[in-house]
Order: sequence, then C-alpha cells, then structure tokens
Amino acid sequence: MATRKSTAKTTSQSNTSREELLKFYREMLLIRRFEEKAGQLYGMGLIGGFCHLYIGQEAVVVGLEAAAEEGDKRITSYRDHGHMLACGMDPKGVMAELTGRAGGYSRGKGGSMHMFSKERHFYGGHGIVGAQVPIGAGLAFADKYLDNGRVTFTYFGDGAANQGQVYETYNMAQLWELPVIFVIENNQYAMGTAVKRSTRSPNLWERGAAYGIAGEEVDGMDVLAVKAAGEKAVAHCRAGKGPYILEVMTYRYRGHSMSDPAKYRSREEVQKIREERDAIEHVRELILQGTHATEDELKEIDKEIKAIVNAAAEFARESPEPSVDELFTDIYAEAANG
Ligand SMILES: Cc1ncc(C[n+]2csc(CCOP(=O)(O)OP(=O)(O)O)c2C)c(N)n1
Ligand SMILES: [Mg+2]
Repeated sequence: MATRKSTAKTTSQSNTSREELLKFYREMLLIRRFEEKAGQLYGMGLIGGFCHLYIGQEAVVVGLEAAAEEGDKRITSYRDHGHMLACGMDPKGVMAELTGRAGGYSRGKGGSMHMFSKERHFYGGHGIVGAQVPIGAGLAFADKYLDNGRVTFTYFGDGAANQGQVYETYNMAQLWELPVIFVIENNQYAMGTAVKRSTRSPNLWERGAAYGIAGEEVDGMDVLAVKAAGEKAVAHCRAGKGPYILEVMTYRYRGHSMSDPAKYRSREEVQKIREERDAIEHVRELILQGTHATEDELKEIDKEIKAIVNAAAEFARESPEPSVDELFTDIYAEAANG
C-alpha cells in the first residue's frame, strides 16, 4: 500500500472545514462501532449465516458518499454494512436484519448480504463475487436512458476484479458512456489470497485502459483523498464522459468472514497498519492538530455513537422473528395494473 504523503495531509487539512472533519469522524466511527457490535452479537449466536465486517475500510465509503448527491445510486458485495450506514440507512434496521428479525430491512429474510433500500438508492448486498458489477452498469444505463444526471457507485473487491464479467461490463459501459463509477476496494486480499499471489499486473485500475476508461489509484486510508478522487470521478460521469475507475487502496483488519484461520498474513502486518495508517486516527489527528475540537469533545462524539449502536442492538434483540406468513411474501413482484 502506498504510504501517506505528508503533502496530501497538509492540503487536506487546510481545505477541509471543521464541520466536514467532524462529520467524517462521526460517520467512520459509526461504521466501526457498529461492526464491532455486530461481531459481538455474532459471537453470542444472535447472528446466523454469513457476516463480513468492514472494519479498516471505513474511509472508502465515507469519502465517496461525501462526493455523492441525493439520488445517486450504490451497489456492492457482501461486505456491505458500512455502505448502508454511510448512505443513511437506519442502523436499527440494518442490525435487526443481521439478527434475522422482522424489523430488519428485508424483514429478517435476507440477513447480512441481502439488504436493500429504495429510499436511500442502495441496491444491495450481493453474495456472488462480482455479480453486482453488471447490475451496477444496468442501474447506470437506466439513469442514462432517463437522462436524470444520476451516477451509480459500483463497488467490488480486488478478487472480483479478476472476473470476466467485470471486463464485459467495462466494455459496454464505455461503449454506451454510462454514468458509473467502478470502485475497486483493494483491501489486499481475496479471502486468504493476497493480490500478489493472484495478479501479475499490480495496478488493477489500469486495466480500464484496454477499454478506454480513465481511472486512478487512491489512498483509501485518507478519507479526504477519497472524497477528492470521488468528486473528480463524479464530475467525469455527470459531464457525460462515461465510466471512471477508482482503485482505492485499503485494508481489512478482521478476517474475511467470521470464521477465518488467518494463516495468510501475520498479526504484525495487521498491527502495523492499524497503528500507522488507520483512517479514523488520521482524521482524529487532523481535528486535534487544527484545534477543531478538544479530546473531551471527541469523547462526547464517541459516547453519542456508542449510544446509537447500543440502541440498534437493543432494537434488534427486541424485534420479533418474522411470522411464518412472511415465507410467502416478496417472491413475485406485484403487477402494476392488477
Ligand atoms: C462467484 C463466486 N466465487 C467464489 C465465491 C467465494 N468467495 C466469497 S468472497 C471471495 C473473495 C472475494 O475477494 P474480494 O473481491 O477481494 O473482496 P473482499 O472479500 O476482499 O471484500 C470468494 C472467493 C463467491 N461468493 N462467488
Ligand atoms: Mg479483497
């Protein structure tokens, strides 16, 4: 992963308002504390099935959401809780879905990987690696057809980036100049396989060149850099220039999913990145150095976030399991005209 350049830090600090820094801090912390709580509930047997935590990658989605406008769309893989929280979905509804309760976004029938929100333009949550990529282009096709100026953020991993359907999608997206931002969340691993073991060409974003698609690499541990790159990509799409690729260099601190033998990397590797590159710590430092807030004020924010997460967990535990009747709902779409 590229090391953080001190010049980027200086620029970010001078250009970013107190409000925005605090907003980033709050949003990233919400994801981290929510995910920690989800990990605990999983350990207590309250969450069944798959559960992939986003801890470490928070700056990616928070930075890109800061570049989005109301009505823009997003779609991602199974590592999706952070994306839901960042686009404004209710932590209570997300946690209740994780625990399979009726108060969840899919009424307890979807779980971690299968949640959607039409109101927040969040199109899932997809368990099949890479499957969301052509769907993301399809969403962008609809927006282009409707000429509504909207952009779709299509997130996928470094592992997914080796799939054929990604390149078929690149070709069509560029051919039709679709307003889609392909966001490769390069967290260095696909389950237990390091990028360098699966991929000879190290720069995944450069593969877009074969299709004429512009792109760039971004430091995904610096939320300000992510936002700046996101704004550039959004402007490109909204100007009708077609798709854009952002390869965001990030790192996941936890296992691939809840069971992970962790034999493919050392504890020291994870520890080093946590200590030296953590995105939340970075923003915390910017806030304190710029005297935008005191330690005590940040502690107050920590408390508020904890309370939101505890309330979500409480809601999830108290929400009933879905009734048996729910087995027969959400199977077929209702026909509009009877
Ligand atoms: C088509 C398909 N193949 C294999 C799997 C099993 N699988 C689940 S996640 C994963 C790794 C994907 O890694 P990456 O795209 O880097 O995303 P990350 O988990 O790092 O977010 C694999 C192989 C799957 N779900 N779907
Ligand atoms: Mg990965």
